[in-house]
Amino acid sequence: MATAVREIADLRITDHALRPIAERVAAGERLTSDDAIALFESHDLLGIGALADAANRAKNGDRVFFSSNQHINPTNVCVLRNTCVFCSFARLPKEDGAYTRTLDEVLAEASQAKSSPTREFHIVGGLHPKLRLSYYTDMIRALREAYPGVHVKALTAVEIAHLARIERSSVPEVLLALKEAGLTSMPGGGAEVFSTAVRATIADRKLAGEEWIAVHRDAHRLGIPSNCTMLYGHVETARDRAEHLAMLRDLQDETGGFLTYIPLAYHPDHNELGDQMGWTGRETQGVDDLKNIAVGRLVLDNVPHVKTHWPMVTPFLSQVALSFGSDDLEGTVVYERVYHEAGAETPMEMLYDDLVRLIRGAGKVPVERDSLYQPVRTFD
Ligand code: V47
Repeated sequence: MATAVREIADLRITDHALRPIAERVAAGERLTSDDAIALFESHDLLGIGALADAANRAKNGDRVFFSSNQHINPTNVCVLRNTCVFCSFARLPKEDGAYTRTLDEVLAEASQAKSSPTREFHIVGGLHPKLRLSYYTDMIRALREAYPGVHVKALTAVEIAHLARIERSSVPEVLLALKEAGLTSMPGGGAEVFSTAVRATIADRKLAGEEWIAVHRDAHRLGIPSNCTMLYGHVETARDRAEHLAMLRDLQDETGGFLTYIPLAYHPDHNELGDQMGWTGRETQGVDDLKNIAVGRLVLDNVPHVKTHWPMVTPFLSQVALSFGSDDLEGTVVYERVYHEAGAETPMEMLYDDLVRLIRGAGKVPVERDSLYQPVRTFD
């Protein structure tokens, strides 16, 4: 990789501030938080993208992963409805549009994927004040019984800590019960930005950054791998982003349990934060979306994959992201609610063959994966 990166530095990098960073990437050295800030603040998108592309190729070659999956949101009722001001999905129990699915309704929704057999259920929802742990363990067991071999990636760290409180139990006990019911891995949501000041503004009363990290540490120790995320494009600074990435990288050094990093683009419609700031209709822009993918790839040198969540940044930009350090296009998704409630205008679902076409159109080699990134289908 060193030669490729030095060539990039000579031919593609126009911002001189990035040259020492390119040298560190070429030498296989770890980037510092100041490097991350310089990358976030630089306008040399093509230079940053070329560096990230080299870092990704060294790990994943030309392969691009995707999954035949289905997102299920069993409830949107959430006790943090009034304090997570960036969220358009949550409702109070008696608010218009509040819902909580029965197990039969969840099973009915789970059977709706048409374009390919589902290999992963991605299950997240609100912090319901009354739903017990058994609601989730019954759901996971029933899905695993109805769909043998399916992976269940379920419940964010925030939901798991909430269940531990409701059950007057500990986080490891809740995790063990979920694992025993058939949980395969945990999604990366709820991380937002770890900075205390940012959290006080956008997600007051939500699990603190250190607590989010502690739940993932417990999961990794119990043999439950997980994903990690960062919500960008609201009130955070470049330093906040850099410190967030450093905390994720530190945990990964300790446990090795993160599978993929997913930068999540904030959508400002139909939520208090967007309303207060007058941001309606002003979602993140392509340059910042690509930069977040690329900087994530460069800084998180110990995380195997970087995923682009196409419902947030559009399928076409996600295709371009495959040359900016991303090696994963999420999946078929089927029902995306969290971002569509917030104004995302992308489709709800991507057909399996369209995902394959998108990857091939980027000159890459599609690999259908399971939740643990084991290949389940390759294409000649
Ligand atoms: O934590 C909420 C975000 C996350 C908004 O692990 C919003 O594979 C933008 O974590 N605008 C949940 N984002 C989704 C999530 C996720 C998605 C895809 C794959 C994986 C994975 C995880 O959605 C929340 C929050 O960061 N979110 N509201 C909004 N208005």
